[in-house]
Amino acid sequence: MSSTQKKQNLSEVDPSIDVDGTGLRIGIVTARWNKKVTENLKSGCHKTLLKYGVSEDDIVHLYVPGSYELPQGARILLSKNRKINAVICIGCVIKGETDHNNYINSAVANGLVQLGLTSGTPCVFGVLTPNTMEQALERSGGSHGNKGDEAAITAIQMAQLTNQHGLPAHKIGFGI
Ligand code: DLZ
Repeated sequence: MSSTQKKQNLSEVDPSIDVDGTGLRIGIVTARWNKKVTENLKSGCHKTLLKYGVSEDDIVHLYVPGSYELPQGARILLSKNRKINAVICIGCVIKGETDHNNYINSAVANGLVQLGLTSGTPCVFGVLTPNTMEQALERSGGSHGNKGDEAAITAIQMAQLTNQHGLPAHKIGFGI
């Protein structure tokens, strides 16, 4: 990053954008790996949804073991609850000595894109992919804000867009 570029704070919202969660139903799937971080992300996400008008009763939670299971968790929520307007997937994959992080991150990103496109319901990538725990903490309520806040805002905006354009939810053959 050049010295003229400012790191974006993940909790900052562009004030020119209309963010209105009134009447929306949002699912949050949270991975238990690196729980200290994912609980901070989930909590920021939940609070931000409430702040922008989503009602407490319209936030549905589900836990999965690790980030790799996030797309499956999102699919479970969409299958069980057809009225969900967007699903936010929360995880934290920290780089280790092996390449596991690359495999997990690619699988999750691909899985969520596919699920979003095929189901017609936005599936938001709320996964931190840091090199260290320190970087993870900075981005889960620390000096760089909270990626959970960013994910909540994205979910609301994408659900609003989907509603405005009347995009029908597709059926993809297994009940979604
Ligand atoms: C196995 C594994 C490893 C090594 N690291 C992480 C991680 O940093 N973050 C995370 O969310 N999950 C990790 N996992 C677990 C996988 O996501 C998955 O749960 C297991 O491989 C079982 O499918």
